[in-house]
Amino acid sequence: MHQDLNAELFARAQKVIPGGVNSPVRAFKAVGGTPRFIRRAEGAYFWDADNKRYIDYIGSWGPMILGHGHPAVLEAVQKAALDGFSFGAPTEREVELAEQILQLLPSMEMVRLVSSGTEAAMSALRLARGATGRKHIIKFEGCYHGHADALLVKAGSGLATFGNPTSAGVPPEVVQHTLVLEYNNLTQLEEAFALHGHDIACLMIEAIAGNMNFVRATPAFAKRCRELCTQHGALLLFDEVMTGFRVGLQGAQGVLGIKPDLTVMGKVIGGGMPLAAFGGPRAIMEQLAPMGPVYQAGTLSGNPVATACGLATLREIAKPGFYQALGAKTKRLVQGLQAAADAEGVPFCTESEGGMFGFFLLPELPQNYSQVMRSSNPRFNHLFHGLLDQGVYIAPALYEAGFVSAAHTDADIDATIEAARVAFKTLPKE
Ligand code: KE4
Repeated sequence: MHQDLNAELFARAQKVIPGGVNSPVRAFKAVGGTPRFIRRAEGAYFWDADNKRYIDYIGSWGPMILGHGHPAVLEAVQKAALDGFSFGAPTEREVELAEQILQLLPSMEMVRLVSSGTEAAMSALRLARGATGRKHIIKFEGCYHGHADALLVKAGSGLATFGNPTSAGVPPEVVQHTLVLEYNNLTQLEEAFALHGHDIACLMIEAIAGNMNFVRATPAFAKRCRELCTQHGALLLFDEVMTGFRVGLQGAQGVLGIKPDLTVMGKVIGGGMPLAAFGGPRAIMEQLAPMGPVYQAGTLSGNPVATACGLATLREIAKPGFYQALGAKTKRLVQGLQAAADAEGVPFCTESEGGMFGFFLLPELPQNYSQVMRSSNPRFNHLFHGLLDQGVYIAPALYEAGFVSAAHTDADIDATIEAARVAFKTLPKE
């Protein structure tokens, strides 16, 4: 039975690590069953503890855009490791990576490297508050920006009210300045700025949201976020940890043609190693220590092995035609899934941009979190396990997006579509 070693490892892990995992979504709590303990990965695949192969549509939740073990990336990491793992001192490679990021993202004049998306979002938030001298922030239900206290917050009772903590250990005082609005809700957006505009430090958004599966900000909504921030002197902060270099070379800001004031990045820029970043105009970024009064620091920030991995990754994705090929592959997948669902009479809709995709067991694309949550868990869970049993590994939660890499072949995509067709056949009725 292929689950024996995974089950054994899971039982062992749960004795020493809370929930047996180092990040909650990995525990399969939403979908049930035994998490697969991955032994190794290569290209579009990884193998579990029992050596069962899966086509990987997680890609480490976004970073593995080239596929696992790309030769040029592997060589860069091996070479960097021989020169040292960490110095706690500046290196040329951090400068090179910063220059490369700034060259690719014209909305930024300076960038600070950190070790995780949470750290980047938390630091960018502190910078926005420090640079504006204001305390209120706006975020949207269904958007996730890592687990900094001020961002673990759900909508309050009424429209445009301040949030309540979503996690134990976060005192209400810490989220009392966080306004949580409904994604794509122009009325709430206008109201929030009318009421609090003078005291809003920043509006933080996933302009293509990948933490409620895949929901786009409408162009009108995104444009209005930009206009209202400008009008009220608030900073527009795009959280591109997931979309950065994933939906296109210029991320969601490139797709939407909107210039944010601050951008948070992660995942792809580290190529799978712990590396994230936040950046923006010089005048704002120079408020950061050691130049300015906003403190931010990190022992492993700009780590020499991680920056080698990130640079080698960016070099490959910046090559002409990379995103055209990746986008076409992703479209082939979602169009095939849609056709398979239609053939089986399953209510289904899909979305994709670049190498990121989503799907819903719903008749039409949701525009916000509450519409996403109309999806049926049991039906999703049946589809998840149906695919997993056939060697296709998608996100173990219906509110997560999916990722295609340059290593996925048409044969992999076709095998995935066939596995979905089989799973659709036995999907429990609504
Ligand atoms: P990390 O701290 O996990 O590196 O990044 C936090 C973060 C910030 N912003 C966005 C838009 C993100 O998607 C994330 C992290 N994404 C999740 C996937 N939904 C990571 C997977 C996990 O939590 O294990």
